[in-house]
Amino acid sequence: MFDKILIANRGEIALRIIRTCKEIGIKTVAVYSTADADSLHVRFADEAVCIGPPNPAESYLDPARIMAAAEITNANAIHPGYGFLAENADFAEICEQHNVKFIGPTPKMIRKMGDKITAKETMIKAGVPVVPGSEGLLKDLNKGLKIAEEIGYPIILKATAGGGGRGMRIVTKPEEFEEQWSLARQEAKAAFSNDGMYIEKFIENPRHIEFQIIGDQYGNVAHLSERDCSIQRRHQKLVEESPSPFLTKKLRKEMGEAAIKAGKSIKYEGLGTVEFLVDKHKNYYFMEMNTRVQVEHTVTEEVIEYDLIKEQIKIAAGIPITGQSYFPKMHAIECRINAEDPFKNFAPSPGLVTAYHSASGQGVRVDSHVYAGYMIPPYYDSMIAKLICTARTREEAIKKMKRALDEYIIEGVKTTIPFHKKLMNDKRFLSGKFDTGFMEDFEIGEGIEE
Ligand code: MV4
Repeated sequence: MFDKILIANRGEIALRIIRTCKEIGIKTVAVYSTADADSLHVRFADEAVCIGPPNPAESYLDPARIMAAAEITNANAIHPGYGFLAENADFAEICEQHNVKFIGPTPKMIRKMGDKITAKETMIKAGVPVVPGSEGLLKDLNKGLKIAEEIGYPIILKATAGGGGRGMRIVTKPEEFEEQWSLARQEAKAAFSNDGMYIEKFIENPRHIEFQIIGDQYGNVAHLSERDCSIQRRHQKLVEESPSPFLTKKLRKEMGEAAIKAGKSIKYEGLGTVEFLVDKHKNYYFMEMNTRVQVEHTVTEEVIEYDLIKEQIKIAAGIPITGQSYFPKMHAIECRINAEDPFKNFAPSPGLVTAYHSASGQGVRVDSHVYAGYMIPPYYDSMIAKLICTARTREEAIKKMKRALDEYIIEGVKTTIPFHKKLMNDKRFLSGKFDTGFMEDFEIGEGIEE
C-alpha cells in the first residue's frame, strides 16, 4: 500500500480523498494555489505545497509543478480527483516516468476513451449498443451527407476530441448540413486542435443514465449500478440519483452487463463510468466513458454502502476486487449546491460566505469545503457543496431533501438552494418522468425577497 498520496486537486474532492486516506492510514500532501491558501484541504492534509498563482494553467493544471511537489514530499502516488488533470493521458504518462503511481487507469486507456470515435469502435467490437451513425472518422462533406441521408434527419455532428457536450451540432435537414459541418469543424479545430468528426442519429430528449464500473489490474470488472443524471443545464449536472426511476430490474441487469462488457473489452483498471443515452422506448446506447472518479460518485456510495475512493486506491496498489456487482439497497438523491444565482440565469456568485450552517441528521450527507468566513474564489468551478439524502424509497429521500434544504444556511453569496427547493416540489420531477430536456422548460418563478 502507498505510504503517502499527493492530491492534485482542491475543494470538496480534495477533502473527500484526504478523509479516506486518513481512515486507511495513508499520509497526504495537499497542493494549492495562492487563492486557496485558507482552504480546508490545506489544513487537513499532513503536508501542503503552494504550487502557484490562482490561474489553473499555472497551478492545478501544470504537470511540472505538481510533479515537483510530489518529488519534494516523497509522495508515492497522485490522486487527480475530477477535472484538472484527471483525464490527461500525458500527465498519467509523466507520473509513470517519475515512478509515481497515477491513481486511475493507464495512459493508453485514458487516450482510447478520450478519443470518442475510437471509444465507439471499441464498444461496437465488444457488443455494446451504440447510436447508429458513421463508422469511424468522417472523411468529407459528401460522405457525411450520404450517411445522414441513410440514417435520416435529425442527425448530430460530434467532434472525436469532444465530449461532455462540447463540439456538437444538430442538423435537422440536408440544406443545413454543409454550414453546420463547417462550423462544427472550425469549433473543434479551435477548441481541441483536432477537427475529426462523426455523425449519429439524433436521439430527442434522451435520459442520461450512467453505470459506475470498477476494474482491477487482473481483468476483474464489476458494475455498481446506475445514476440518473438527466437533470442538467448546459451540460452541467444539477441533480443525480440512484436508482434511476426509469429503469426496471431487468433493464438494470442488462445495462449493467453491457457496462461490464465495455470495461472488460479494454481490461479497464480503476473507477470508470459508462454513460448511456436512453430513449423513450427504453433503448439504450453507449455515449461516452469517463475514466475518473465523478462528482456524483457519492450517490452510488450511499446506496450500496461502499467507499469508492478506498477501492480506487486499493486497485492502484494492486489489490484485486471480488468482481461482484452491486445493486441499490437504498435511494439517494444529490443536489449540487453552486455559488450561482438561479434567478439570474445561474450567474456565478463568488465572494465571502458570511454565515454558514450545514444541513445534517439521519440520512443526510454533505460533502463540502465551505465554512463561515470562507472566500469562494472566482477562478474555479462554482460547486460549493453536495447535499446527498438517502432513504429506503425515492419519496422518503425527497422528503428528507426538502427538510435538509430548509435547514441549510449559506449567506453572503447566492446559491442554487432555492432552485432545488422548487425542484423538490415539481410535479414532473416527483413523477420521475423527466429527461435531459427538463431544464429547457423549467420555470423557477419569482425570487425570494431578502
Ligand atoms: C447525443 C444526444 C442525442 N443524440 N447524441 C451531450 C453530452 C455528450 N456526452 C453527448 N450529448 C448528447 N449526445 C445523440 N446521438 C443528446 C445529447 C445531449 C445530452 C446528453 C446527456 C445529457 C444531457 C444532454 C443535453 C443535451 C444533449
